[in-house]
Amino acid sequence: WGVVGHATVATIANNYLTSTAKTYVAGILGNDVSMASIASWADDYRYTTAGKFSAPYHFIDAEDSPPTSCSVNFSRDCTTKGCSISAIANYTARVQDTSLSATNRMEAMEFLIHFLGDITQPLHDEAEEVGGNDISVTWDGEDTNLHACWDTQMVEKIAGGENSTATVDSFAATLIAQIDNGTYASQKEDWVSCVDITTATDCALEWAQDANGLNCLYVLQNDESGIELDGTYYTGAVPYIELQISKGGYRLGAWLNALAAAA
Ligand code: DCM
Ligand code: DCM
Ligand code: DCM
Ligand code: ZN
Ligand code: ZN
Repeated sequence: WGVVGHATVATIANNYLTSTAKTYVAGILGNDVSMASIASWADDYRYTTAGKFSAPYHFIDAEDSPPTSCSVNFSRDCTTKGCSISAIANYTARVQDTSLSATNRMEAMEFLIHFLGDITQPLHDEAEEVGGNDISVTWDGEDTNLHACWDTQMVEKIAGGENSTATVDSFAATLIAQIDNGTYASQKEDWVSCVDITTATDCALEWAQDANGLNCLYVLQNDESGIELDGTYYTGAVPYIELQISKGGYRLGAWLNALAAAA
């Protein structure tokens, strides 16, 4: 996801934190630092020399065959460079490791807040055309690619603007209402059926498989190459984007609650 998507995931998560978890997160990030404000730090860091090692952690390149067959296989798809699943396990361990420096634990927290978002973006769980980066499309007549539209253009159109606290807070509030008493009220328990911080690899694999399935169901269902996405493709994608961002936020809240309870 782009900046709006990650900030929305973080804002939703914050809404579901226990008071213990609020204290725990503030103790690691700093008292005046909101989760939303650091949710995209990992995307800036990966383009730096120091942070280049973390670029593969934003995705897992599932070598499946969409739209016919979708699957994620950890041993097949997570390379020696690492992937989102191994990164979530690594940073879940590191944030709990009190022998590490405060900076290392803060980075671990910032990575977790980011990667529990990215893993719900279907194209971050897909090898096909480099996660859709090599599928050229147009958005409102401008040349772009399928991946970028899922990360940014479609999310901003749903949220009603580019990144700002007002836009993110209002988008998050809409999704929180659906989680609490709307469309998602009956499914949210399923979203957190795996929130065991002692089996982070297994849980992250389930989350990756869940999002990867959408590539067969919608994201890569037809040949999207060369099409204008700001039309029927966008309209069909809206419910999936709202679902995935809601899921990422609700799960992140539960994951942080579990970390805080274990600390
Ligand atoms: N991005 C960034 N810094 C850059 C280049 C891009 O923060 N130098 C952002 C733009 C997109 C997001 O990264 O919103 C995409 O990240 P990913 O491709 O990891 O989802
Ligand atoms: N690092 C990491 N995960 C690990 C080990 C290290 O993300 N399991 C990161 C932390 C630092 C960088 O790699 O940003 C260098 O770590 P070190 O100084 O421990 O070699
Ligand atoms: N990406 C991905 N799968 C890949 C390579 C990249 O999901 N195999 C994501 C990471 C960024 C976006 O695509 O969100 C653009 O990546 P980059 O800036 O590395 O081209
Ligand atoms: Zn992306
Ligand atoms: Zn990312």
